[in-house]
Amino acid sequence: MSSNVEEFRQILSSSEKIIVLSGAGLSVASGIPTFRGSGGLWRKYDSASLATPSAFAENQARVWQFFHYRREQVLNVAPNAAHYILAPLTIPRIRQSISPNSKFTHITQNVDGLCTRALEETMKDYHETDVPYPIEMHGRLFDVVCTAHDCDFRETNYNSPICPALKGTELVFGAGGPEPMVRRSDLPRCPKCGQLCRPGVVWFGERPHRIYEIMRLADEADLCIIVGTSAVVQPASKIGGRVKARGGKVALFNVELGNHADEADFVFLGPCEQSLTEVLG
Ligand code: BJW
Ligand code: ZN
Repeated sequence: MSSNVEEFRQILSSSEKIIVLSGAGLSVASGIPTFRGSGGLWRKYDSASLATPSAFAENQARVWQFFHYRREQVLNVAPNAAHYILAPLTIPRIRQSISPNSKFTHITQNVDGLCTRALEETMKDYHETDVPYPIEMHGRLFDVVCTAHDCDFRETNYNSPICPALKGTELVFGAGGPEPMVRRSDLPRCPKCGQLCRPGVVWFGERPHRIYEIMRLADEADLCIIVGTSAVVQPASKIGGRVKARGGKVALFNVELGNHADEADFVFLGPCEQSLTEVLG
């Protein structure tokens, strides 16, 4: 296990297929809490009653209040240095100087959309239009999906609040006060068929987006850069191991060693908004 920047840069420059797997630690410097760290969402709230299909079936109003709270939080923040260091790597012309002739894919578990926001700003700066977007394997907080089986409605919606009935409930949720009563009929509805909508995120027990493509990318990668994830949630937690199993290298950027320590060839300990800048900037 090495923390040698020069050695890592050599591997980076000779790699042909590079993947980045990112998690909640990437957005910490933007002010978004993690799930399992100190101040993490799943330390304060019960994931089973907020992030599963059965939780939504049981209490749609509570789950929508939680996601409304999260949407409002993200609407008030911006991407940070870590997002802005990774974003240009997606642009082949920019990547050329540090990793010529490579294919690069950013796979994120984050639902905050900040990787995509940073990329879109970067594309504008460099006058680029045709760049592969990050794969948001756990969906997006700002996607809204109809729950009716025979309706395909899905949209990206940045409305604040997403519906009048949820206005102000984010303050109660954040402060841990008694749960406001919100009628099911007042929750976000499908404009096409009138049925209830749900947040477009991947809950426990659901299949992550583009998972077979992600596993293929892992099997082909010669370098996997893992940033700010505890690597406890499957199947994302298996990606580093798959890269390693085919002879690829794994580099970790995290404030602690965590679950990927055994498979890491490189470890850069510390806040990724600093370490990514030092190593890739
Ligand atoms: C820094 C930093 C700084 C801090 N710099 N680092 C038993 C029952 C039911 C299901 C299961 C079960 N056992 C296993 C399962 C499967 C389940 C699972 O893995 N559960 C385990 C938790 C037990 N997984 C699933 O159900 C998944 N689906 C699935 O497996 O489908 C089957 C299938 C697979 C393949 C093919 C076909 C079918 C779905 C998982 C969905 C996860 N959803 C969530 C919520 C999304 C909506 C929402 O936002 O509310 O996604 S859970 C939450 O965890 C969120 C995250 O994306 C995900 C990962 O968390 P992440 O990013 O790692 O965050 P943290 O907080 O854990 O870690 C933060 C890290 O940052 C830490 O390491 C810090 O040290 C670090 N850090 N500051 C760098 N400045
Ligand atoms: Zn519908």
